[in-house]
Amino acid sequence: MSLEEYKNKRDFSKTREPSQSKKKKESDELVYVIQRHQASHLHFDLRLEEEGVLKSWAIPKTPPQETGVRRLAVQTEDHPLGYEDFEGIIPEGEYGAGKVDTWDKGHYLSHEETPSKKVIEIRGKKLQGRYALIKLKVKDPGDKNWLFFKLKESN
Ligand SMILES: [Mn+2]
Repeated sequence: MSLEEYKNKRDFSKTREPSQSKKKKESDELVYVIQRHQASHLHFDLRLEEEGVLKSWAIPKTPPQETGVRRLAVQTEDHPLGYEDFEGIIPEGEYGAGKVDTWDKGHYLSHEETPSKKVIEIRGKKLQGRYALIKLKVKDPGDKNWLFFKLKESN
């Protein structure tokens, strides 16, 4: 897991975003956050802690709170652990310029994990229950498009 792309995109003398992952206790639960990001286009950034970083997806529409709604989730660069606490304005001219605030936050459990599929249990305030992230083009490692949706409880 590398934050190279994250760091290359940002000038930390200009943005208040964190420049590296914070340390956390072994016993801590896995971080889940969705940040509302009013950049050139409003979107929602889903972030899930994995191996010391936050795996990240940009969701162009409101994340699904009920079953039956599938959202495109475009994978973006890994973000540092601790980014879940970032809120504020990314300055004009900087990458992702615009306002970031917390839309939902909590923890998650991993139930299933393959390179192209994750089944997780989200324990947030707005999102709760089992969710899936499915990569659309399994055989294309460069393709960033995933689907994000809530699973029926009986699954
Ligand atoms: Mn964003």
